[in-house]
Amino acid sequence: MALLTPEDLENINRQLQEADSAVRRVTGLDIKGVCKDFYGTTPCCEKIGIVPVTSGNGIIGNFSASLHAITEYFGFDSFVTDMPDVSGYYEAVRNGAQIILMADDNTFLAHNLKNGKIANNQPCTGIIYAEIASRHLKADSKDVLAVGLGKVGFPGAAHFVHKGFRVYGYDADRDLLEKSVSSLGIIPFDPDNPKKFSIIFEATPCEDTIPEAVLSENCVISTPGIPCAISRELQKKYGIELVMEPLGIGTASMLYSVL
Ligand code: NAD
Ligand code: 2YG
Ligand code: MG
Repeated sequence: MALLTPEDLENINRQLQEADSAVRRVTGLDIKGVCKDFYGTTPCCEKIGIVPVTSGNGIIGNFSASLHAITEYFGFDSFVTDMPDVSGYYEAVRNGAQIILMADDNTFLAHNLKNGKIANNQPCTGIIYAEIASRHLKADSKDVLAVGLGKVGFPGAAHFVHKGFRVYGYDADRDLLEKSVSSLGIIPFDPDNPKKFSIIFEATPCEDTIPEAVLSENCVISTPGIPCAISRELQKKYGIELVMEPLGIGTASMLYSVL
Protein backbone atom coordinates (compact mmCIF):
# COMPACT_ATOMS: atom_id res chain seq x y z
CA MET A 1 0.00 0.00 0.00
CA ALA A 2 1.45 3.35 -1.07
CA LEU A 3 0.70 6.03 1.50
CA LEU A 4 1.12 9.76 0.96
CA THR A 5 4.01 11.46 2.73
CA PRO A 6 4.05 15.00 4.18
CA GLU A 7 6.60 15.89 1.43
CA ASP A 8 4.13 14.87 -1.33
CA LEU A 9 1.74 17.50 0.06
CA GLU A 10 4.17 20.41 0.37
CA ASN A 11 3.00 23.61 -1.41
CA ILE A 12 -0.40 22.06 -2.07
CA ASN A 13 -1.88 25.39 -3.23
CA ARG A 14 0.84 25.80 -5.85
CA GLN A 15 0.43 22.17 -6.94
CA LEU A 16 -3.33 22.76 -7.32
CA GLN A 17 -2.83 25.96 -9.34
CA GLU A 18 -0.39 24.21 -11.67
CA ALA A 19 -2.73 21.24 -12.06
CA ASP A 20 -5.62 23.61 -12.79
CA SER A 21 -3.58 25.30 -15.54
CA ALA A 22 -2.67 21.93 -17.07
CA VAL A 23 -6.30 20.74 -16.98
CA ARG A 24 -7.35 24.02 -18.65
CA ARG A 25 -4.79 23.59 -21.43
CA VAL A 26 -5.87 19.97 -22.00
CA THR A 27 -9.65 20.31 -21.75
CA GLY A 28 -10.55 24.02 -21.99
CA LEU A 29 -12.10 23.78 -18.49
CA ASP A 30 -10.57 23.98 -15.03
CA ILE A 31 -10.81 21.11 -12.49
CA LYS A 32 -14.03 22.51 -11.03
CA GLY A 33 -15.47 22.91 -14.53
CA VAL A 34 -14.73 19.29 -15.45
CA CYS A 35 -16.22 18.03 -12.16
CA LYS A 36 -19.36 20.19 -12.57
CA ASP A 37 -19.85 19.10 -16.15
CA PHE A 38 -19.17 15.42 -15.49
CA TYR A 39 -21.21 14.94 -12.29
CA GLY A 40 -23.86 17.55 -13.13
CA THR A 41 -23.65 18.99 -9.60
CA THR A 42 -22.92 22.42 -8.12
CA PRO A 43 -21.90 23.18 -4.53
CA CYS A 44 -24.46 25.04 -2.46
CA CYS A 45 -22.82 26.15 0.83
CA GLU A 46 -22.12 22.62 2.05
CA LYS A 47 -19.96 22.70 5.20
CA ILE A 48 -17.21 20.07 5.25
CA GLY A 49 -15.83 18.46 8.41
CA ILE A 50 -12.34 16.96 8.07
CA VAL A 51 -11.61 14.31 10.71
CA PRO A 52 -7.99 13.21 11.36
CA VAL A 53 -7.72 9.43 11.86
CA THR A 54 -5.01 7.82 14.02
CA SER A 55 -5.54 4.11 13.25
CA GLY A 56 -2.96 1.98 11.39
CA ASN A 57 0.01 4.08 10.30
CA GLY A 58 -1.62 7.08 11.97
CA ILE A 59 -1.78 10.77 11.16
CA ILE A 60 0.03 11.88 7.99
CA GLY A 61 1.57 15.33 8.52
CA ASN A 62 -0.07 17.88 6.19
CA PHE A 63 -2.96 15.52 5.26
CA SER A 64 -5.84 17.22 7.12
CA ALA A 65 -4.33 20.68 6.56
CA SER A 66 -4.07 19.91 2.83
CA LEU A 67 -7.71 18.77 2.71
CA HIS A 68 -8.61 22.04 4.40
CA ALA A 69 -6.63 24.03 1.79
CA ILE A 70 -8.05 21.96 -1.09
CA THR A 71 -11.69 22.29 -0.02
CA GLU A 72 -11.27 26.04 0.46
CA TYR A 73 -9.53 26.28 -2.94
CA PHE A 74 -12.62 24.75 -4.54
CA GLY A 75 -14.88 27.19 -2.69
CA PHE A 76 -16.21 24.97 0.11
CA ASP A 77 -16.53 26.06 3.72
CA SER A 78 -14.50 23.53 5.74
CA PHE A 79 -12.89 22.89 9.11
CA VAL A 80 -10.55 20.33 10.68
CA THR A 81 -11.74 18.88 13.97
CA ASP A 82 -9.58 19.32 17.08
CA MET A 83 -10.12 15.70 18.12
CA PRO A 84 -9.34 12.68 15.88
CA ASP A 85 -11.32 9.47 15.26
CA VAL A 86 -14.75 8.90 16.84
CA SER A 87 -14.49 12.03 19.00
CA GLY A 88 -13.59 14.03 15.89
CA TYR A 89 -16.55 12.60 13.98
CA TYR A 90 -18.85 13.60 16.83
CA GLU A 91 -17.27 17.07 16.89
CA ALA A 92 -17.70 17.47 13.12
CA VAL A 93 -21.40 16.58 13.18
CA ARG A 94 -22.09 18.70 16.27
CA ASN A 95 -20.42 21.66 14.55
CA GLY A 96 -22.68 21.46 11.53
CA ALA A 97 -20.67 19.46 8.99
CA GLN A 98 -22.84 18.30 6.11
CA ILE A 99 -20.03 16.35 4.43
CA ILE A 100 -17.44 14.30 6.34
CA LEU A 101 -13.97 13.73 4.84
CA MET A 102 -11.75 11.17 6.55
CA ALA A 103 -9.19 8.50 5.72
CA ASP A 104 -7.52 5.51 7.29
CA ASP A 105 -4.77 3.54 5.49
CA ASN A 106 -7.25 1.71 3.24
CA THR A 107 -10.22 4.01 2.69
CA PHE A 108 -10.50 7.74 2.09
CA LEU A 109 -14.19 8.67 2.03
CA ALA A 110 -16.55 11.59 1.57
CA HIS A 111 -19.97 11.11 3.17
CA ASN A 112 -22.79 13.57 2.63
CA LEU A 113 -24.92 13.26 5.75
CA LYS A 114 -27.87 15.13 4.20
CA ASN A 115 -28.46 13.01 1.09
CA GLY A 116 -26.68 9.80 2.20
CA LYS A 117 -24.26 9.74 -0.77
CA ILE A 118 -20.81 8.29 -0.08
CA ALA A 119 -17.66 8.30 -2.24
CA ASN A 120 -14.39 6.38 -2.18
CA ASN A 121 -11.21 8.18 -3.26
CA GLN A 122 -9.78 5.36 -5.41
CA PRO A 123 -12.54 5.04 -8.04
CA CYS A 124 -13.28 8.79 -7.90
CA THR A 125 -9.61 9.52 -8.62
CA GLY A 126 -9.33 7.01 -11.46
CA ILE A 127 -12.52 8.25 -13.06
CA ILE A 128 -11.69 11.97 -12.94
CA TYR A 129 -8.14 11.55 -14.29
CA ALA A 130 -9.60 9.42 -17.10
CA GLU A 131 -12.35 11.99 -17.70
CA ILE A 132 -9.76 14.79 -17.95
CA ALA A 133 -7.61 12.80 -20.40
CA SER A 134 -10.68 11.81 -22.44
CA ARG A 135 -11.34 15.54 -23.04
CA HIS A 136 -7.90 16.15 -24.60
CA LEU A 137 -8.75 18.77 -27.20
CA LYS A 138 -5.87 17.80 -29.51
CA ALA A 139 -6.20 13.99 -29.30
CA ASP A 140 -5.50 12.42 -32.67
CA SER A 141 -7.50 9.21 -32.13
CA LYS A 142 -9.76 7.33 -29.71
CA ASP A 143 -6.84 5.11 -28.63
CA VAL A 144 -5.78 5.27 -24.98
CA LEU A 145 -2.95 3.58 -23.09
CA ALA A 146 -3.81 2.71 -19.46
CA VAL A 147 -0.85 1.62 -17.31
CA GLY A 148 -1.64 0.22 -13.85
CA LEU A 149 -5.04 -1.43 -13.42
CA GLY A 150 -5.37 -1.57 -9.64
CA LYS A 151 -7.86 0.14 -7.33
CA VAL A 152 -7.43 3.52 -9.06
CA GLY A 153 -6.45 2.36 -12.56
CA PHE A 154 -9.20 -0.20 -13.15
CA PRO A 155 -12.11 2.26 -12.65
CA GLY A 156 -10.20 4.76 -14.82
CA ALA A 157 -9.77 2.22 -17.62
CA ALA A 158 -13.43 1.21 -17.27
CA HIS A 159 -14.42 4.87 -17.63
CA PHE A 160 -12.58 5.20 -20.96
CA VAL A 161 -14.31 2.01 -22.18
CA HIS A 162 -17.73 3.39 -21.20
CA LYS A 163 -16.92 6.58 -23.12
CA GLY A 164 -16.20 4.61 -26.28
CA PHE A 165 -12.38 4.77 -26.31
CA ARG A 166 -10.23 1.90 -27.57
CA VAL A 167 -8.23 1.05 -24.44
CA TYR A 168 -4.85 -0.66 -24.49
CA GLY A 169 -4.15 -1.80 -20.92
CA TYR A 170 -1.01 -2.89 -19.12
CA ASP A 171 -0.27 -4.03 -15.59
CA ALA A 172 2.88 -5.70 -14.23
CA ASP A 173 0.54 -8.20 -12.52
CA ARG A 174 -0.43 -10.63 -15.29
CA ASP A 175 -3.51 -11.94 -13.44
CA LEU A 176 -4.85 -8.44 -13.00
CA LEU A 177 -4.23 -7.66 -16.66
CA GLU A 178 -6.07 -10.85 -17.67
CA LYS A 179 -9.00 -9.94 -15.41
CA SER A 180 -9.20 -6.44 -16.90
CA VAL A 181 -9.01 -7.78 -20.44
CA SER A 182 -11.85 -10.23 -19.87
CA SER A 183 -14.11 -7.96 -17.81
CA LEU A 184 -13.62 -4.69 -19.72
CA GLY A 185 -12.78 -5.97 -23.18
CA ILE A 186 -9.59 -3.91 -23.30
CA ILE A 187 -6.64 -4.83 -25.53
CA PRO A 188 -3.58 -6.15 -23.67
CA PHE A 189 -0.67 -3.80 -24.40
CA ASP A 190 2.53 -5.60 -25.36
CA PRO A 191 5.60 -3.54 -24.32
CA ASP A 192 7.68 -5.49 -26.87
CA ASN A 193 5.41 -4.34 -29.68
CA PRO A 194 4.66 -0.69 -28.77
CA LYS A 195 2.68 1.96 -30.63
CA LYS A 196 2.31 5.71 -30.08
CA PHE A 197 -0.56 7.31 -28.11
CA SER A 198 -1.81 10.87 -27.68
CA ILE A 199 -3.70 9.93 -24.48
CA ILE A 200 -1.98 8.04 -21.66
CA PHE A 201 -3.43 7.30 -18.23
CA GLU A 202 -1.15 5.96 -15.48
CA ALA A 203 -2.00 4.75 -11.96
CA THR A 204 0.93 2.90 -10.41
CA PRO A 205 3.11 3.60 -7.33
CA CYS A 206 6.27 3.34 -9.48
CA GLU A 207 8.35 5.77 -11.55
CA ASP A 208 9.39 5.45 -15.21
CA THR A 209 6.46 3.21 -16.09
CA ILE A 210 5.82 4.77 -19.50
CA PRO A 211 8.25 3.57 -22.18
CA GLU A 212 9.58 6.24 -24.56
CA ALA A 213 8.32 4.26 -27.56
CA VAL A 214 4.63 5.03 -26.72
CA LEU A 215 5.05 8.82 -26.51
CA SER A 216 3.77 11.03 -29.30
CA GLU A 217 4.56 14.74 -29.61
CA ASN A 218 2.35 16.82 -27.21
CA CYS A 219 0.62 13.75 -25.78
CA VAL A 220 -1.30 14.02 -22.50
CA ILE A 221 -0.27 11.91 -19.53
CA SER A 222 -2.96 12.02 -16.88
CA THR A 223 -1.56 10.34 -13.80
CA PRO A 224 -2.61 10.20 -10.16
CA GLY A 225 0.26 7.72 -9.55
CA ILE A 226 2.98 8.86 -7.16
CA PRO A 227 5.92 9.16 -7.89
CA CYS A 228 5.74 10.56 -11.40
CA ALA A 229 5.53 8.04 -14.24
CA ILE A 230 7.75 9.96 -16.60
CA SER A 231 11.13 11.71 -16.32
CA ARG A 232 11.46 15.48 -16.75
CA GLU A 233 13.79 14.80 -19.64
CA LEU A 234 11.13 12.86 -21.60
CA GLN A 235 8.44 15.41 -20.63
CA LYS A 236 10.57 18.11 -22.24
CA LYS A 237 11.67 16.08 -25.26
CA TYR A 238 8.06 15.29 -26.30
CA GLY A 239 6.34 18.46 -25.02
CA ILE A 240 4.17 16.28 -22.80
CA GLU A 241 1.16 17.83 -21.08
CA LEU A 242 1.26 16.30 -17.60
CA VAL A 243 -1.79 16.22 -15.32
CA MET A 244 -0.51 15.10 -11.92
CA GLU A 245 -1.34 16.25 -8.40
CA PRO A 246 -1.24 14.29 -5.12
CA LEU A 247 -4.65 14.84 -3.48
CA GLY A 248 -6.82 17.71 -4.75
CA ILE A 249 -8.18 16.49 -8.08
CA GLY A 250 -9.34 13.21 -6.56
CA THR A 251 -10.84 15.02 -3.57
CA ALA A 252 -12.76 17.40 -5.87
CA SER A 253 -14.09 14.36 -7.75
CA MET A 254 -15.28 12.78 -4.48
CA LEU A 255 -16.98 15.98 -3.31
CA TYR A 256 -18.80 16.71 -6.59
CA SER A 257 -19.94 13.06 -6.72
CA VAL A 258 -21.73 13.34 -3.34
CA LEU A 259 -23.47 16.70 -3.92
P1 NAD B 1 -2.87 -0.54 -6.44
O1 NAD B 1 -1.76 -1.22 -5.71
O2 NAD B 1 -4.27 -1.02 -6.24
O3 NAD B 1 -2.57 -0.59 -8.02
C1 NAD B 1 -1.33 -0.28 -8.57
C2 NAD B 1 -1.11 -1.19 -9.77
O4 NAD B 1 0.06 -0.80 -10.46
C3 NAD B 1 -0.93 -2.67 -9.38
O5 NAD B 1 -1.91 -3.46 -10.03
C4 NAD B 1 0.49 -3.00 -9.85
O6 NAD B 1 0.62 -4.32 -10.33
C5 NAD B 1 0.68 -1.98 -10.96
N1 NAD B 1 2.07 -1.70 -11.29
C6 NAD B 1 3.11 -1.51 -10.44
N2 NAD B 1 4.23 -1.25 -11.14
C7 NAD B 1 3.89 -1.27 -12.45
C8 NAD B 1 4.61 -1.07 -13.65
N3 NAD B 1 5.92 -0.76 -13.66
N4 NAD B 1 3.93 -1.17 -14.84
C9 NAD B 1 2.62 -1.46 -14.84
N5 NAD B 1 1.89 -1.68 -13.73
C10 NAD B 1 2.53 -1.57 -12.55
O7 NAD B 1 -2.74 1.00 -6.08
P2 NAD B 1 -3.87 2.13 -6.29
O8 NAD B 1 -4.67 2.26 -5.06
O9 NAD B 1 -4.56 1.86 -7.58
O10 NAD B 1 -2.95 3.45 -6.38
C11 NAD B 1 -2.12 3.68 -7.49
C12 NAD B 1 -1.29 4.94 -7.26
O11 NAD B 1 -2.16 6.08 -7.22
C13 NAD B 1 -0.52 4.99 -5.94
O12 NAD B 1 0.71 5.63 -6.19
C14 NAD B 1 -1.40 5.84 -5.04
O13 NAD B 1 -0.67 6.46 -4.00
C15 NAD B 1 -1.88 6.86 -6.04
N6 NAD B 1 -3.09 7.60 -5.68
C16 NAD B 1 -3.07 8.92 -5.98
C17 NAD B 1 -4.20 9.69 -5.77
C18 NAD B 1 -4.18 11.14 -6.17
O14 NAD B 1 -5.11 11.89 -5.83
N7 NAD B 1 -3.18 11.60 -6.88
C19 NAD B 1 -5.33 9.10 -5.21
C20 NAD B 1 -5.31 7.73 -4.90
C21 NAD B 1 -4.17 7.00 -5.16
O1 2YG C 1 -5.93 11.30 9.01
C1 2YG C 1 -4.78 11.09 8.61
O2 2YG C 1 -3.87 11.96 8.67
C2 2YG C 1 -4.45 9.72 8.04
N1 2YG C 1 -5.19 8.71 8.70
C3 2YG C 1 -4.68 9.74 6.52
C4 2YG C 1 -4.34 8.42 5.84
C5 2YG C 1 -4.46 8.48 4.33
C6 2YG C 1 -3.90 7.23 3.72
N2 2YG C 1 -4.13 7.16 2.30
C7 2YG C 1 -3.20 7.55 1.37
O3 2YG C 1 -2.10 7.92 1.69
C8 2YG C 1 -3.52 7.54 -0.10
N3 2YG C 1 -3.07 6.33 -0.72
C9 2YG C 1 -4.92 7.92 -0.38
C10 2YG C 1 -5.06 9.38 -0.33
C11 2YG C 1 -5.59 9.87 -1.63
C12 2YG C 1 -4.73 10.74 -2.43
N4 2YG C 1 -3.47 10.30 -2.86
MG1 MG D 1 -5.61 13.85 -6.95
